[in-house]
Amino acid sequence: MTRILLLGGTTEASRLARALCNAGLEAVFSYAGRTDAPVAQPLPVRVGGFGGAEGLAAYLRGEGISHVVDATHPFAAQMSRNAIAACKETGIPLIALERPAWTPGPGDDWQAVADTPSAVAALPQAPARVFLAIGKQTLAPFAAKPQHHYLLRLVDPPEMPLPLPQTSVVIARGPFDAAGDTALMRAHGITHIVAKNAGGAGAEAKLTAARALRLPVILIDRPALPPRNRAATVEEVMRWLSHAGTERGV
Ligand code: 3Y8
Ligand code: NAP
Repeated sequence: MTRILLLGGTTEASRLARALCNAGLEAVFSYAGRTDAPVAQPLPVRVGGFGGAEGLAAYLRGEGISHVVDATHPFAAQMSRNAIAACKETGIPLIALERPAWTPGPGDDWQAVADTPSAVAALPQAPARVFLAIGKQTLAPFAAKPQHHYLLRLVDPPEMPLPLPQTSVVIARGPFDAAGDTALMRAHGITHIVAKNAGGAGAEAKLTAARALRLPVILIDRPALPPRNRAATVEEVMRWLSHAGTERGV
């Protein structure tokens, strides 16, 4: 009996959901519930945490899940660690749909940093205009450098006051395009970009725009994860599922 849990929240997860639906495979799409109105999916959707690795293991058993696909964002490290632990405990096969990290090309002025505090340290002392394209959850450390004007791009309007004194806020959900990001960065006179090395196509536009505008990018490395079975494309995951004992749909 095939029943797949798809841990989503990325462009690739949405593409995989479409492929699973088209293949007639039974699957459930899972969101954390971080945003007010996540994009609709062609699969049944569940929203919210599972209650740690233990809660996830109980969910997998209770729902009769036969396969887990972790297609979460590379920075959703806690979810990925929990999926590894819960699948180990329950013996349920796991594959991660993991986008390759971005690598700089000719004309790129990138500085790789290990984490958010290192990104703050990498910003200059002299006041700059920084496109802080890292969402909402990791803004607080940048309060250490209030002298910069920060352009923030958030999915939902902030409910709480922002921890930074000089900000411009754009409310937008990607995927984004290079022309739009180039125009946005020009309009705001951006001098520096801070981004996560998310990989994938849905977040890459700002890097293409930075190259066009010849701007420096401070790129935060993704958190390290324990070794796990992984695929880099939707097609690889579909092949794994067809070999991993799933009964194909109609
Ligand atoms: C809730 C689901 C799809 C998925 C689209 C991808 C692309 C657009 C680019 C910038 C960077 C950022 C952020 C980003 C991108 C895709 C993808 C991606 C980056 C949604 C979504 C959910 C989230 C959660 C949200 C975080 C935030 C991060 C914004 C939906 C739109 C900055 C990551 O307000 C908050 O609390 C937002 C939190 C986690 C990071 C942060 O720390 O703030 N994503 N993003 C998912 C859930 O509840 O499970 O609302 O529709 C999904 C997408 N966001 O199906 O088309 O595949 O990466 N998401 C980063 O990469 O730095 C924006 O602005 O350039
Ligand atoms: P995280 O820090 O790794 O996870 C924190 C907790 O949130 C998890 O332990 C789990 O709660 C819950 N959770 C996370 N993803 C979930 C999912 N898909 N379904 C159900 N519960 C989930 O996660 P995050 O970085 O906040 O990311 C949350 C979501 O946003 C994920 O779907 C991710 O793909 C998406 N996203 C994140 C980023 C980013 O920059 N972090 C970017 C784009 C999209 P319990 O422990 O209670 O189970």
